Amino acid sequence: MTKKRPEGIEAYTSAAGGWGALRAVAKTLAHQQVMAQGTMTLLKANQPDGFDCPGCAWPDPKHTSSFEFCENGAKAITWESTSKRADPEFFARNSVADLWTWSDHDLEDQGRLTHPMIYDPATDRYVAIEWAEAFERIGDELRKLPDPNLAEFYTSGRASKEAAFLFQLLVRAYGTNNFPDCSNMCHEATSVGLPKSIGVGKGTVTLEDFDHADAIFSFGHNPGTNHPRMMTTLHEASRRGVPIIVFNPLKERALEKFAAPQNPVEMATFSSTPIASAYHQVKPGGDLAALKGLMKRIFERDEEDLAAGGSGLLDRAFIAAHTVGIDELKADVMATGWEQIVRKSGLERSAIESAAEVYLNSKNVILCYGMGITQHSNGTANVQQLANFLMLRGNLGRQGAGLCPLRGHSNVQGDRTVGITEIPNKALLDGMERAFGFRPPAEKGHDAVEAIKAIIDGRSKALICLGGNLAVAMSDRDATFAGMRKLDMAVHLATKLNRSHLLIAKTSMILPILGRTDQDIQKNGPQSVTVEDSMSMVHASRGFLKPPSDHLMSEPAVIAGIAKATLGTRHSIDWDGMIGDYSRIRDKIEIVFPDFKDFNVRVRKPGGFRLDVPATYREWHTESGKANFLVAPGLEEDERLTSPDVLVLTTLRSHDQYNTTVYSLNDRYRGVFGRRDVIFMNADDLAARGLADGDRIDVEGLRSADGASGRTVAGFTAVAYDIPKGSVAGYYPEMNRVIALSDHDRRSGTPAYKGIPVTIRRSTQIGEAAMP
Ligand SMILES: Nc1nc2c(c(=O)[nH]1)N[C@H]1C(S)=C(S)[C@@H](COP(=O)(O)OP(=O)(O)OC[C@H]3O[C@@H](n4cnc5c(=O)[nH]c(N)nc54)[C@H](O)[C@@H]3O)O[C@H]1N2
Ligand SMILES: Nc1nc2c(c(=O)[nH]1)N[C@H]1C(S)=C(S)[C@@H](COP(=O)(O)OP(=O)(O)OC[C@H]3O[C@@H](n4cnc5c(=O)[nH]c(N)nc54)[C@H](O)[C@@H]3O)O[C@H]1N2
Ligand SMILES: [Mo]
Repeated sequence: MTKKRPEGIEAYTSAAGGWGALRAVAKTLAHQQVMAQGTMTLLKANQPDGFDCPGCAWPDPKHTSSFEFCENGAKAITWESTSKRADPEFFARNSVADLWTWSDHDLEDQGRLTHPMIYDPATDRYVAIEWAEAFERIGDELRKLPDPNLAEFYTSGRASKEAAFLFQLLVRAYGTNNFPDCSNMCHEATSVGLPKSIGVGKGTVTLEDFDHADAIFSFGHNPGTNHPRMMTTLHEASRRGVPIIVFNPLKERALEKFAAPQNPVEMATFSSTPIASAYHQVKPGGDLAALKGLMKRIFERDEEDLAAGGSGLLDRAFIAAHTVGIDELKADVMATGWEQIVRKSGLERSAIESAAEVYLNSKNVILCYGMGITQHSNGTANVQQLANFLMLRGNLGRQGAGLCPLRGHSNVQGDRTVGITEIPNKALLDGMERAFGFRPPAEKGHDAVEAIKAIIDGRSKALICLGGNLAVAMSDRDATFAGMRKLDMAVHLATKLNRSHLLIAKTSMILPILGRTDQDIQKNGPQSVTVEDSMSMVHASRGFLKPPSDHLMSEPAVIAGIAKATLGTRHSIDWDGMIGDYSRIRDKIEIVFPDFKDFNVRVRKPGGFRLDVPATYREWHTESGKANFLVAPGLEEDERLTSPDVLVLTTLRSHDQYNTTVYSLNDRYRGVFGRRDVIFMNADDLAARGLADGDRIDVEGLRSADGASGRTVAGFTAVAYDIPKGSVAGYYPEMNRVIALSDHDRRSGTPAYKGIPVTIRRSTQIGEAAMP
């Protein structure tokens, strides 16, 4: 007799993709009421003359292929091109206090914003405001601040290069480097770690490299949900017989087996292709140990080979010509004991050894990784060990091999490339001076965590957000929310209403902007913008839908409006000229960043162009001039984790969400339907606490390094799940409440969203799980 499961929890036994994915798209189209326009819109996604899909940063086969089906891309597009509207009548009907009680899903599900809105304290409502007046108010507030460093300017990675470039121009001309950015919560460990290793903070592979790979290693990413077009690539590789070795605490269905909706045979026969050839359920935070184990085994096997008279198993020519530091790395790795490696990684020694064997047997290895690697207190060290691992056999800078970080937002990497950074280097400052005739400030500004801390402490007074939902994406939501409510001014450029907009400052505004899919017409006619994908390919994106209202402005135009009202005549920047024709923005980008030489010409070619990544041809822009093997000494133990009561919490995206945007309450592949208030637990951990599948529990974050305690979510439901003992998983953003702000990677500032020490007990809460 099978035991009854908690409500909404069912086993999902099919492959990922397939007919389930097609059904899900049909449902989304219907829910967003875009049936007629919808299918047409989908067909324009990622086409040479179309728009860049806002879903993810996975590259397109030359941007010239026929429609590539992607369930979650379809959701992202229809969510934006919805026919629903959050207009002034909607805001008149609902006070901010009322809206606060709505779920995140319901807030965004009101549809597209239609008018610039300002908060009216007398009625507790947002009311419409004219654009010109909005700009004046923002300019007044910013000029009023005694020091530009009292303002924070956040960028979320959907913004185009043109918008991001103008944003950094506005902010630097205003006088600060306070650039909190969604990348600070995402791949910052890559941006900080890889330049020290290989001289560039980006991936080194192209899509074509996958055709030449002999093995693919996958660490901590969930492509079936977050980079679904990557499944086409993995599916092909698997069918070619390429081993795919996965390190992930959860058995993600798409990494186990996948039915390609493009494959007529699989669709007709309900069959599928296995993806992972070996699946290693590493403990959350256990990757450093696993990587040291892999490298230890490689060194051991190399020594065995030499002893037997062979020429060794490392790429000694590459190591000699191109690297420094191998001896230090070897010493550290060999000094790390197997007992410790096994305990920390949660993997059997034999499993690590067999994965090392696949690596040794493969000429060309690609290594893919995501948030499971970066969002840890040792995220930067993790990234650098991945680079070490590849360098041992020269798997960098040649065909079929290299590093493939899966970027987040569709243009997050592109925003970085055009100057969104809190640490400007000399080249950037020189370039800005060349292009605009002024020297911007050089002092380091705030990253995302630092910005929030400054806001909480009252050191920052104003916040302007180019998209995103910063308060909800950040750690420690109670402290973050309280801080945001103390601001003098909060301004959000957004497509949809979200909870950050409801954290009311003395002056609060929501400025509605055109999305990716919307047509953008300026003085010189329809405009394209540009974006950069995970593999440094830059290409144009042009929306074609009639905008949801006549009152919307483009992101660049809103930024220019704020700039003119704020800066007055302080700088002679031709804002109107640049807005009239975005190619003039690109001309300026090219002056500041010489990599964009002939930008306007090159971006017109179908498929665009690739930015220079010197590591791909074995040029190393590091201080040593070589690729560096970097040591992360020992296997640090977070003291808080040594108590048997303590579990490690990792936070996940469901299949039906885009970051803080919750499309629906389902997470199909993990068998969760109609709810998100669940915590996945190992059966032994349940039993050790006298709990059973379906019991109600409270989760408490441990006292943080800086002493903050008392962060709890209450009334969640424990779900027995195949997850390593000692670890639990819950959904982002619900679980952000238990994450302390100070729990982040010390080197890159990336919050440790995937490695939070918690305790779990039977719930004392009565009634529904406490949300928001
Ligand atoms: N549909 C959709 N697409 C998206 C997004 C979205 O929310 N929805 N978000 C976009 C953004 S901004 C980003 S950054 C990417 C995120 O893409 P991913 O990096 O895939 O993001 P996560 O869902 O956070 O999941 C990471 C995976 O890491 C595993 N994991 C958790 N902890 C660990 C660990 O300690 N070690 C290892 N090895 N694995 C671990 C989890 O089980 C999960 O499978 O996707 C982008 N694309
Ligand atoms: N616990 C936990 N927390 C996490 C993570 C995690 O894995 N676990 N992941 C982190 C990561 S990787 C990231 S990237 C951050 C994401 O943090 P953010 O980027 O701040 O969050 P999003 O949810 O992507 O932002 C959604 C909002 O963007 C607005 N928007 C959508 N499209 C556009 C557009 O074209 N222009 C403008 N101006 N606005 C638009 C809409 O109003 C929408 O409500 O969250 C981080 N937080
Ligand atoms: Mo991200």
